Amino acid sequence: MQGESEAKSFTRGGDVVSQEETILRIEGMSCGHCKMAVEKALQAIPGVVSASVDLAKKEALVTGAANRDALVKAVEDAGFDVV
Ligand SMILES: [Cu+2]
Repeated sequence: MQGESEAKSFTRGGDVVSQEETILRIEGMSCGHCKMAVEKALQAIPGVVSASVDLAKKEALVTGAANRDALVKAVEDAGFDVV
C-alpha cells in the first residue's frame, strides 16, 4: 500500500517525474500586477517548475522541488506577506 502525499507523478517526455506541490497563502495582493509579481518572483527560485497565483483564494500553487523558505522569502522580497 502506497501512502498518499502531496507529491504527484506524471509523465514528461517519457520519464515519470515526481512533482512536489507547495501552496502558499499570501496577503497583500490586490490586482493582476501583484499576481504577476508574485508568480515571477516564485518562478525565479531554483527548482520551481511552475507557479500560479489565485488572487481570489490568495494562494500560490508552486510545483517543483523548491525550498519552502526560499519561496516565502521571494514573496516577501516582492512586497507581500506569506501567512
Ligand atoms: Cu496589484
